[in-house]
Amino acid sequence: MLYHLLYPLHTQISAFNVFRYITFRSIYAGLTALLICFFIGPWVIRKLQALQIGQYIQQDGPQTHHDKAGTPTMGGTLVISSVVISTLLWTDLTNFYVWITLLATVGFSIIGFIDDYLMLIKKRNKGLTARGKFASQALLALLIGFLLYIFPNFDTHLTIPLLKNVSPDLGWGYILFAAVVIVGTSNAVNLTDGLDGLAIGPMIIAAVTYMVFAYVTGHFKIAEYLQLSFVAGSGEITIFCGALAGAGLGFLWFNTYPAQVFMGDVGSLSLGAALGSVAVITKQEILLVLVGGLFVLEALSVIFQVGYFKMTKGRRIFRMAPLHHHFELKGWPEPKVIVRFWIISIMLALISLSTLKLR
Ligand code: 57M
Repeated sequence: MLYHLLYPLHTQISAFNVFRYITFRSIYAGLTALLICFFIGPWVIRKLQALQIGQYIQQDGPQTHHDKAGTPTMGGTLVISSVVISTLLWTDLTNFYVWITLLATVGFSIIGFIDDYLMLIKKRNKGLTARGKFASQALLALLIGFLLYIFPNFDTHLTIPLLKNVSPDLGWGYILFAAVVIVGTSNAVNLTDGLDGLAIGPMIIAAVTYMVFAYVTGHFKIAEYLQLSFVAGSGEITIFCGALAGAGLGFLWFNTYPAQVFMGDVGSLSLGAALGSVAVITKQEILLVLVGGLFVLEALSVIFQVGYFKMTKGRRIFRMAPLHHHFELKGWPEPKVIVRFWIISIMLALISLSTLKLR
């Protein structure tokens, strides 16, 4: 909105020219989202407390989690509203990809909201049925894949990191592929969200990494120089990623150990879907396995643990899945697990960025 209101004034006052620049708008989108979180965060937390939207804690989890009972949840409403407001303020609203990311963010937050809400009504740690949750996620993700597929300029070729000459065309299969990326990321972030700041830290790191990818893939000359697929219009997604990173930092202010609020499914499902949709739009879908490597590790730990548990009728690979519980049960204090997992995320993000030069 600010872009549409203020940039046209550059013909009278040249200083308004600055609103044309993606870099400028990305930085301010981040700061705006951060400040929204700072200012309305305490009010949102008080409201969630007053409405008694407190977390129910599963009794079979690590002992240290029992003290967390009653911590307000659904703080994701704060992150998501900051991202949406800031994106609406700073992006070019005629850009199709901006609306796709907003659809993913808001759509998945509604699924998460219903899940959290049911959990609160039932007063137990279960909301929607697993099947109901998956079906609604899949339908929405397929819709996003379909909208991208019918968008005239969208390229259905896959970008394979390090292999510039291998780029298979998935055709309509891209709809399915995009849906798998979006639903997979949404659920992987949800599984990771089990310690204070554990999901939001790597989310901020991934958002900053994709700021770089969105910028370079949306810039014809840089994309050509780096031999990346050029995606006309994806530059505006840099601003969305800026808003994601800023809102993430703002939320971390309150979610850092010991957390004053949890994000709930309304936050985790939607942030994951937002990240998945960004990876699809920027044509860096496969690289997401590395950028969001921590989410992948957490999800794999669950898949292996559940698989092994069923195959061996009750034996386990990890003390408890997802992986963060394993380290907690080994005796690592919670902040140590969190910060070490952040460090791993930063390393993976740096390796991902290095692929820009490796092809
Ligand atoms: C939700 N939710 C957290 C909070 C957050 C298949 C199975 C592995 C699924 C998995 C599962 O249900 N995962 C998804 C995880 C919960 O956090 C809430 O949920 C929201 C995210 N959806 O925003 O509202 C708890 O996590 C802690 N927390 C923090 N700080 C935060 O900032 O400390 C969350 C955010 C909160 C709080 O304690 O209550 C969760 O962990 O429940 N299930 C599991 O993770 C379970 N694992 C399990 O059963 N493993 C088995 C295998 C065979 C499946 C095994 O390894 O033996 C464990 N989860 C818990 N207790 N809580 C089991 C024990």
